[in-house]
Amino acid sequence: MSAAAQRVAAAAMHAGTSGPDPAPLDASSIRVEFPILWQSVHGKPLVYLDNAATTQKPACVLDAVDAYYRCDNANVHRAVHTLSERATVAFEQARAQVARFVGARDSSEIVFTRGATEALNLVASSYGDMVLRESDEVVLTEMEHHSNIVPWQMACARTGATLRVVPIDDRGELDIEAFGNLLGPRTRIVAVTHVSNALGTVNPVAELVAMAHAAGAKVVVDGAQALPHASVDVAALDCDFYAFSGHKVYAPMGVGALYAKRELLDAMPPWQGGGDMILSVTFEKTLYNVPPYKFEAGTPDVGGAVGLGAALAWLESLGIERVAAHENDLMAYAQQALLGVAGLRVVGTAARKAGVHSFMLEGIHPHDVGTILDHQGVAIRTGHHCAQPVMQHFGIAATARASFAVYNTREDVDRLVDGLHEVKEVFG
Ligand code: C6P
Repeated sequence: MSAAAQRVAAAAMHAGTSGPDPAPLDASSIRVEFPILWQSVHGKPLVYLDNAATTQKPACVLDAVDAYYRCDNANVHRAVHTLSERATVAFEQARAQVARFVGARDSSEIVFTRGATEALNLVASSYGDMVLRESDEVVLTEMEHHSNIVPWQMACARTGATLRVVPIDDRGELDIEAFGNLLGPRTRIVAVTHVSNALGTVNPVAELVAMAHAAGAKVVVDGAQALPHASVDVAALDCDFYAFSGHKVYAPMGVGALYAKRELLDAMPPWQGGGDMILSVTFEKTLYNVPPYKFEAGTPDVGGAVGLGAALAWLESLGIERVAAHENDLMAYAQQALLGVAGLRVVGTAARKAGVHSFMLEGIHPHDVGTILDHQGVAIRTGHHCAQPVMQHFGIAATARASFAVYNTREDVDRLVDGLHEVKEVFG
């Protein structure tokens, strides 16, 4: 049994009885658990700093998916044969793991989706179409990812409701007073990101939820960039919906989840029709299944869900508080180190940030920065990060973005900074 597997097994055995090891994380030993990071790119050891786009997968997640397909693969909830029963148990255990990880009261509050985008579209289509009328308003923020803008624009186009946008300031922080002023009797839905993927800003979600609830609105939180970096407790936040993607929390691509309060899922109509979301079908009438199945039409990504369960168990075995402490340290170290690069401006200087530093190098296009860094073996993302309104706020088309995960080290930050000096020399 690998060290990671032993840790996961121990964490599962002691769940609820003892916390994880309080010692700081040793990121270099965690890195060993990620086979993809053992390679060189352009002759240099790979430094992967594009974790906000997608994280790499530890061996225990790869093994869990591999074992599922080698031993248990079958369609779920459909057959009485042994493999189908095993696949169904694995799928539902993964759902229970997700529920536990985000602090849901019950597994039935977790709907598996393809990712955050599909989860947000589900809410906008099902809940949005159910409640929105012509005089209603949906409040968003200027720092949303397109996945938490476009579904609401589409819902407003269908229902005649209006979008209202909370501005950000030049540090990339939300204007809370403006948010309060936008809330009113017409506000039905507030859709807000927990952490901005373009700026790293951490929003005070519990405070925003309390304000929105006082105005009678429901709150949809885009947690895609929050879940990998800090402990999330949907019951404590009291949000109505929470969406996230598995591939940003060390799980495979193509799977994610929507948390929603059970009473909302009960009231909402299904958004896609097909297998598993029904109890019975005749040509005259279809009876729908109970939540969460009512929202899971068609064969789900069972292998992906198994991988997601394994990834969250792995994170739990590390201790999410220790993960957050390690990453906060790395963010602070990177911020200082980047300040030492002449002509570099950090875009997004909020007091509370997680996971991401976006920046510009004076006179050099971010794509050139990214290309030259790649030749140094350093992977970052450049572009608008699917957050064009953020770029418009700062009057730029793109940024370079370094984003961090639990396996990154101070040495990785040093390699990034060395690479940036190289970029400056090339453009000298
Ligand atoms: N952000 C990034 O590089 P999907 O594609 O469904 O897994 O996640 C969409 C999404 C939603 N909300 C936020 C805050 C996000 O950051 C993302 C994905 C990636 O920043 C790809 S654009």
